[in-house]
Amino acid sequence: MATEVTPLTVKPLTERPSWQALEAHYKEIAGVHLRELFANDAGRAERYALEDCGLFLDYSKNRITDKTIKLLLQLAAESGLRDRIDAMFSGEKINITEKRAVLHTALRAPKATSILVDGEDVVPPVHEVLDKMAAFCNRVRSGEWKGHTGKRIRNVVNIGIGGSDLGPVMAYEALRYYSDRAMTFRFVSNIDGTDFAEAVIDLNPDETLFIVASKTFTTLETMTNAHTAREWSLAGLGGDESAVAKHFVAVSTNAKEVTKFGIDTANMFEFWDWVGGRYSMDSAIGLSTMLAIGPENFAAMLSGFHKMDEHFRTTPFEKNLPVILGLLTVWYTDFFDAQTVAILPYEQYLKRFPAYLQQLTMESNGKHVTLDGNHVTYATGPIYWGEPGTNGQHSFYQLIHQGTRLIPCDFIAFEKTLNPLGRHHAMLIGNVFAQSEALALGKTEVEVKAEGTPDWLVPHRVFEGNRPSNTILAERLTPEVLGTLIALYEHSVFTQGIVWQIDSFDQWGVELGKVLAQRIIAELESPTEPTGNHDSSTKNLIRRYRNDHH
Ligand code: G6Q
Repeated sequence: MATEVTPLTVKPLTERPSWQALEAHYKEIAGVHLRELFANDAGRAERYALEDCGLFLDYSKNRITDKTIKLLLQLAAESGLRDRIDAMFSGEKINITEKRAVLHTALRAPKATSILVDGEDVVPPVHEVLDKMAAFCNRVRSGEWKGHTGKRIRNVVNIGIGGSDLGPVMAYEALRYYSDRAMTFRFVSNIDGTDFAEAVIDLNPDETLFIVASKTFTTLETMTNAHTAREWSLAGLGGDESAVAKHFVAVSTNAKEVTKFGIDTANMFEFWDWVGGRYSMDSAIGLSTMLAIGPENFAAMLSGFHKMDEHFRTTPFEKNLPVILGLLTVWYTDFFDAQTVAILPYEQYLKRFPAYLQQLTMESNGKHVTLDGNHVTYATGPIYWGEPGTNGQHSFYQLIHQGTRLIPCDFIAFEKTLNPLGRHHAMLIGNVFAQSEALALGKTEVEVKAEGTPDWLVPHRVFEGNRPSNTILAERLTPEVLGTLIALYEHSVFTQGIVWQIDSFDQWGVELGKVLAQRIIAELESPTEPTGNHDSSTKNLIRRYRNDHH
């Protein structure tokens, strides 16, 4: 078995000289305040800023010095990051536990490129599918594609879960401004029947197209919802089975299962096992996105992804946006013991962006063994969470400012708004800049007292500051910028995973619950008393449900 695991060519993380130097350096930095760092260094903001691919990253409000950056870059080098980036881009099977290439970057590679997996160039099929998607989307959007009763399609329901849902939902919300407003888009993911029931409650089956999006086409939630959708659709269309061809399309790697479901493979949009679920929104999984915003905007989004891919692949690490972002996350996670990262978009259209990033980051780097199967002796993937600003300011920001935990924050904002309304945008941006400033500098006892605050209240009103944050700015939220922003995080996650020496591309942690659920579902529904071997708590819960249903 040992031969199946790629031997590590770099030293274990904690034995790397840079790691040990960072441990010592952390002790020097721990007591240094961002106030001092800014006061003593007029060039700080300029020095710790990067701009490329339409994104501006200000990382000066981090607890770093030149030495920190030097050591973190050394860590990246000692981790073999350069070599691993090349390995990913060239289609090496870096997802070692599933023995798969990791080639979401091929999904946005220009036609002229060539990337070989097992001797076959994957770029031509990528473009064939994109062309097929575009032709289909144009037919639906123009009204040429008719439903079973001759009506045009006005509603699109994407049925998928996890990677086959979060990207499409996020992208639809993020790019709603560019979407066809004459069409309605809904997303059904949960096995909870309420999700489906509410999604179709006001829809007319004559005008509704379902996209069954599932890489494997065997996922419990998606297949259950797809069958329910089929019944709903057929019931509304007079029960004629041939209606399925006009109202259902599939996105999958599994042609056999798609056919079994009754969807003609002519209506199937293919993708490949080298696309991980959480990295699949650029593949045919993005069909709902393309239906909403049109093929041209979808292509613009892909070009944004590709720009960041090229930046990541070719830019020296000290100027490399995802590398710097990823290394800063390692810095806080492993040396400051930060448990989480807050993603705070000051852009209403990005309201689902934190949820999307939760899967991207936590399913990728929530791992406790290294590539060679040893238990890690350091912290890996932090918890990502967040909400759009300014809403969060009126709820959980209290804890970020004055709580006992260190929460590095990523603020994301746009210089121009898509919906100019009076002074709204200046107020929005004023808030985001104020938050990062307040987090960094805080408010001292002297300052609080100087405002005439009574002594007893002073401690409550002091802000310690020294809370780190990044600010990511772009000019305007466009499809291209969205692509660039997502790729920024994809590659930041990759950078972290390489330093931690984990497999960022598998997800075994979701398996156990799935298997147990299948067993328990059978026990809940069984007419005879179940004899399954469970702990007493689970047994009681099963009994309780059965008492109500049998
Ligand atoms: C993502 C995961 C997971 C997956 C869903 C849906 O990286 O693998 O979220 O996307 O379980 O899987 P299917 O697309 O196969 O239905």
